[in-house]
Amino acid sequence: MTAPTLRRYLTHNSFDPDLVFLLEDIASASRLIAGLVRRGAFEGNLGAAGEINVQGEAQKTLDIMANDVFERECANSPRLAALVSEEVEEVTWLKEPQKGDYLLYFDPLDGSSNLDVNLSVGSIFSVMQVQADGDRNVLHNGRNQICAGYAIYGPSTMFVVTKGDEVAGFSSDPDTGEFSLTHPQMTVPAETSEYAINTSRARYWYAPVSRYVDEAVAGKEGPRGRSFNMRWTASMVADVHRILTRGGVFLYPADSNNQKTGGKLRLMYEANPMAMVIEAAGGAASTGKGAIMDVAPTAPHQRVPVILGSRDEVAVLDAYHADGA
Ligand code: AHM
Ligand code: MG
Repeated sequence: MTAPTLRRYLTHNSFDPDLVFLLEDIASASRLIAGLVRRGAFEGNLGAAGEINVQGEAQKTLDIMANDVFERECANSPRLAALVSEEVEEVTWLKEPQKGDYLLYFDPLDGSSNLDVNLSVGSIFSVMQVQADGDRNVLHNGRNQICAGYAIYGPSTMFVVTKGDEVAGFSSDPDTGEFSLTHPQMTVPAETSEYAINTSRARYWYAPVSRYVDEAVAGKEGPRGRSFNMRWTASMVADVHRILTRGGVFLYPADSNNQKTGGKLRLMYEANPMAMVIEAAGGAASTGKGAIMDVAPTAPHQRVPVILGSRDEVAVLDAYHADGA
């Protein structure tokens, strides 16, 4: 039997028909962005665009192009009320919001520092709903996500989606671009001996994170009594995809050098959607002080500490945070 297509999976797994339209639009945006990434070097698109985005970072040409693709592909979805993009300061309203309309949050091209070196990047998305007719509030906590996922542009292009009950991974046929279900019911093993963190920030870490990493590095001879492995790609999509495939724990914690912002990664475009995917796969997602999806947002571009992956390791990190060391 051939693997179900994305559309077939969505329609057979009781996704609302309007949500199926929207997810198909997001999937076609992903296919187009995969093509842009693949052709980047030929078309001179890998350099900086010379603009600064709302986070104060230099935008790459492809960041801007990927954002345009999302806007173009998704803007006609019948029940989509607003686009909230990591790359755009203001919310883009597409219609007068009515109760139940969709709000699409997205990071069109995450990990774009990897573009120049030809490593995996991705797009991350999350969908929430308007709470009442005329309500323009887009600051809902992650438990209100009705679905979330990402596309990864690696050796193959994949689309991963969840509505909270299970996580399904689809691979794009290189000839037709069609997504077919190749990774049904992706799960994160509860135990792991692999962690991911940018250790160049070690001097800024707070005690709970230093303790966790020191103990992992100490290996069999340390208090954890086993060897750990470390992987860091500087592309959250690639790190999360690895964790969904073989387990692990990913950390971009609060540290003394990001004290004001509380972290690097954005709640609405990165932390919440990945938390929903990881929890639906049986893992856990925490700030160190509570579940990411319980954080009450105060601004669309807000950043949060992120600790997610295999449940047992996230529990160890939560316990160290509760101890204060
Ligand atoms: P971006 O949205 O500007 O691409 O930044 C987010 C990325 C994540 O994909 C990745 O986990 C992190 O930044 C890497 O940060 P660092 O360069 O500090 O290791
Ligand atoms: Mg990003």
